[in-house]
Amino acid sequence: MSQPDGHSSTLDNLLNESRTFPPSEEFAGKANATAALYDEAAADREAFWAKQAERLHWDTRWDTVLDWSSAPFAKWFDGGRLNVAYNCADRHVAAGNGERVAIHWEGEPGDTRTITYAELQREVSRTANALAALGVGAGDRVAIYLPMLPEAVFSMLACARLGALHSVVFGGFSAEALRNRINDAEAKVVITSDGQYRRNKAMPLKANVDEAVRETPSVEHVLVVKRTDIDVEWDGDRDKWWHDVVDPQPDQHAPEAFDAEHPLFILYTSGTTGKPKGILHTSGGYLTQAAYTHHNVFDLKPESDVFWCTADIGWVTGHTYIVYGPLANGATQVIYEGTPNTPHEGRHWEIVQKYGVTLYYTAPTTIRTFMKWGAQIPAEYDLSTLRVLGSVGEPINPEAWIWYRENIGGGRTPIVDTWWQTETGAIMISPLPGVTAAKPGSAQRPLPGISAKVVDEEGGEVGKGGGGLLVLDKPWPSMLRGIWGDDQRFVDTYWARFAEQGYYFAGDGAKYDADGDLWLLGRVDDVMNVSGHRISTTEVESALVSHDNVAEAAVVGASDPTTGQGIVAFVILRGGVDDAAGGEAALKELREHVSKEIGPIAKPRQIMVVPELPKTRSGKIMRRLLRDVAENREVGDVSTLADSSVMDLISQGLTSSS
Ligand code: 6R9
Repeated sequence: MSQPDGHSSTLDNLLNESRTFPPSEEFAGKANATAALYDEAAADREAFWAKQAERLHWDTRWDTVLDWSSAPFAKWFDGGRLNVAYNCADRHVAAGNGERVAIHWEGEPGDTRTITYAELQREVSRTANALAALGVGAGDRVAIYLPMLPEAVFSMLACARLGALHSVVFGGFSAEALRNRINDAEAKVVITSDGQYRRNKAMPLKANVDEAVRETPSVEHVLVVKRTDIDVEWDGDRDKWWHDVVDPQPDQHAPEAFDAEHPLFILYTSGTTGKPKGILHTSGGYLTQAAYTHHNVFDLKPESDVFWCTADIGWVTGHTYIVYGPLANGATQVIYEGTPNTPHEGRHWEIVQKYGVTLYYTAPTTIRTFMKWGAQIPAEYDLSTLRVLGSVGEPINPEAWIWYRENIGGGRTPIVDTWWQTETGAIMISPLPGVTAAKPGSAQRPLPGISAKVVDEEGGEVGKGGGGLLVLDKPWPSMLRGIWGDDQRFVDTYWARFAEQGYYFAGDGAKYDADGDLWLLGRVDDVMNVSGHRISTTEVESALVSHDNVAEAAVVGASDPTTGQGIVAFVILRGGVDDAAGGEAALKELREHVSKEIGPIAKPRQIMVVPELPKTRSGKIMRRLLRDVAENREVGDVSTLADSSVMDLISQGLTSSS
């Protein structure tokens, strides 16, 4: 067994989490997934994926399942033709399910809209007709900069229907970030709204577009949904109201079939350099894996389930598990416009109760926020309809996992900890509800049809109990097909590191436990090196939050003259804990606690008590900024923070307490 750096002690001491939660017989008896799926996929991978592709409606069947001859540029289902929007709306109507609710939309101020599959088909058709009238055709790019409105879904599917690529830009991004993305993709049309509701206030949105499009030569039109009725500036040639352009269109539109490899969308994600990468996804393989994973990982029963993915449509999770997966599967789902604490901290649970949500999918950062608010809040609502809970976006610490299962899942629901990336397009590593005996904190096994390995720096697989880098050693249907306009960067970023073996390098650290189950350890750029020992920031964070006084923690490696890096922790204390918890003695106890949990090597050099942590709008902690604080540097660029005042709060708190 080889170790990347020869130091296995930290890995051996990793999470001593040994609890397992096998599925109940009742759940297992009715589950979509069975253990046989793994065998079936192992016996013949391509035949397995061909069978999954049959979930979709194809106008022309494919000739080859996988063409990997120009690796790493894959072709899945080559020769096949389909229309993605037809698959997400029309075919459910054709199958007699037009009256089934596709979307229960819940606005932040409490307004609602119920959209059946028949209405979805009509709305998407109208939108497609309108975009076509604005000159959008196959291969064109459309930027979508909208809050969580039904029009965001209509717009995405209308693009898909026309063979145009959407580039959804999260509504919390700045005008400059929007402009860069519009220019990189050379979008022809931008779809936005006058404003958006945030914590009971109508905030401007179109104003950002106005600023962005001053320097975007490709943009011909801005299509504007009226949401808040706030004042907007208007350019009579360029700007069009949605209700003027879309509403009068005919509600029928004949969908055209496109090649399986026809591009579907671009979604920008941050890389290690400043320039975001435009991740490119295509049609047939992406939709196949979106539908397959949504069916099996969430155990979806489209006739009876109510699914709710709390992500924003601006992130890949919203693309795959709000738009494409659920709608391809004919599911009924909830889409909520606002924040979890508007107008009160029980809003999510109120919505679960109101719509009888059965499958709920959120991020660990949200779960830890709920923990901070307290278990008494969900306890006020009837959550008995819930039957599967999901987690995505970062490693979930066992404490949060257990809290989620106990307080949201009534101690009864399976939890699926789903590992995947913008680049992978759909879930890759996850337990299967009804099959897997779940381990809190572990994503466990690649799904049937998916292959992943943990390897050392040379690309050799590590053994059970070993840690290293996560790679995907076989192509998968929903894999990215490139970085928009930059094939070389695609090859360099993902395929160069293990070029010899032909592995995709995910950028995440991982380890196998003694059973061979996978534990994801966070980005490798978040891995610290203390006296030559490899320690994951996540691992130390997990140890910190397992202490009763700690609500949330972020850990960084700050440069240290003797040890290379020293561990610096930022912690938020739990509401209601004694002020003394932030005192010298209590902090010493916390350091000892980490030492006890992981080993003396992981003991933080310094712990700072802070009121908030700096997070991106997708909930990822910006360790770079905390590293600046830990190293007494001027704090760097805060423009991608969800709340840019957080860094001021942290710095003020530190000066006043020192
Ligand atoms: C879907 C999404 C991808 C990165 C990924 C990893 C982290 C996501 C995780 C997880 C541990 C999980 N990540 N899910 N880490 N356990 N279940 O989040 O896509 O925004 O591209 O982020 O998120 O580090 O590499 P994206």
